Amino acid sequence: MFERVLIANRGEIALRVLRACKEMAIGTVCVFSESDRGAPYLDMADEAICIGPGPARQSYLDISRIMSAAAIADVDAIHPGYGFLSENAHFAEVCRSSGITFIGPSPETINKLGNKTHARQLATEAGVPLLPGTTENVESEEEAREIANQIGYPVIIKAAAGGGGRGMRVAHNEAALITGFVQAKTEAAAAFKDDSVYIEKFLENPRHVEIQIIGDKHGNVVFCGERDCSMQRRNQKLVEEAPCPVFTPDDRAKMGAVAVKLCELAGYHTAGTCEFLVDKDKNFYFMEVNTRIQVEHPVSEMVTNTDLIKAQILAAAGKKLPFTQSDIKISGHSIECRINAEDPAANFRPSPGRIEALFPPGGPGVRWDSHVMSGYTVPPHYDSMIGKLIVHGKTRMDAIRTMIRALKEMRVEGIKTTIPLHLTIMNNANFQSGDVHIHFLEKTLLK
Ligand code: MV4
Repeated sequence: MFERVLIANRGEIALRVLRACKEMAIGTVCVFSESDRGAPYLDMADEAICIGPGPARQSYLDISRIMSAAAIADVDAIHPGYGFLSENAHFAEVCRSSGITFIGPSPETINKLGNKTHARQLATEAGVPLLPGTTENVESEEEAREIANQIGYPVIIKAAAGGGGRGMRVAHNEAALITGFVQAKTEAAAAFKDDSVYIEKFLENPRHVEIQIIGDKHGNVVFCGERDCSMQRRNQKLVEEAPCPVFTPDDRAKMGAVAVKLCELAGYHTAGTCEFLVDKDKNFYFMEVNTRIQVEHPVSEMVTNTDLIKAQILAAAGKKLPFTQSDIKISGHSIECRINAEDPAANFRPSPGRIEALFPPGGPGVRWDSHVMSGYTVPPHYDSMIGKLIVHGKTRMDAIRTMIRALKEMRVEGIKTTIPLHLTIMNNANFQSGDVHIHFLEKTLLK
């Protein structure tokens, strides 16, 4: 097992990885920026090393600074968390050439799955259902027109190097297709230095459902159920839950089987997520693979009674997974609310600053994954998430009731948070009946 792991991240996920390492008796090294100096979780690490100024480009995204810290602290492995360098193939490559284990996929796998047309080709080979569209880049307006006529409008133009919604354009007719094609290419070139785009049939009001995958270096790939992440705004998830409220065990088995097949074909040996869109009739279509541990992993942990971070570390160290597929049973229901330092009443304006008082919720079925406390100042440079409120109940309605109780119990003074919006969502009749889709929040609840 690793002697010492460097955590190349901050905040909630840095603390989540710290906790796993401590329970595994692994030494811990945190890195921090000047704006995170003094953060409470840094005291819990065996060592904490400053890697630069607040802006992430000069600290959490600076590979040379992180590798210097790794060399000074003499670590065996680096956990990248989510965001920052977690899906950066070059970083994984630098780790490998430095003799440090990157706790994640190989650079080759990150590259292969990170490119959406490559991922679509692999999915085709694995027999994973895809929306009608191209598995090659679309090179010209003329070609785009032919493909759109073939598959029928509406279509969506997506950046091959993209993800998370950037470089996408929906087209309901030929005129929109031509302008969208040019716009998507321009946006993709600016955002990803790669202007490749492909075209797919556009689904109007789908759900977003994703499969949690965990593999090891012995060829085992296990799925830990699905998560429904339909409650989102501008590609930022706000509420996630497991299982998907409309899924039967048969739906789960079908989606899980194709996700496992895809990851087996990719030689996947760590934590990852296969994203799907699901239509009204519960047909599902592969979107992309996220080659990292995700923010919402706790809801899967709660319903499968697993520790995905520990499993990820064990797998990276060359150990076998501590469970097999037959050990994974879905038990009860779990919901996560992302508590962000934002004002939902003011167009989600960021609300950094000092938390004057904090009373975190607790009691049966409540988990609070957070790095903040009374007196902590939320820095302005990073993601606004200050914690994840996760509940577990016997049934979905039990979980909703526990979430409402916990949201009301919680006190955060000094900054604005998304708590009031979460109460609105939890009390919403459509949410309670599971009748939602990816545009529900923006089209209905925030209107
Ligand atoms: C789609 C789609 C509808 N039809 N593809 C957005 C992020 C990227 N991962 C894929 N996205 C979408 N792809 C087809 N063919 C709708 C979206 C989409 C979306 C998907 C999941 C969660 C939130 C979303 C918000 C807007 C659009």
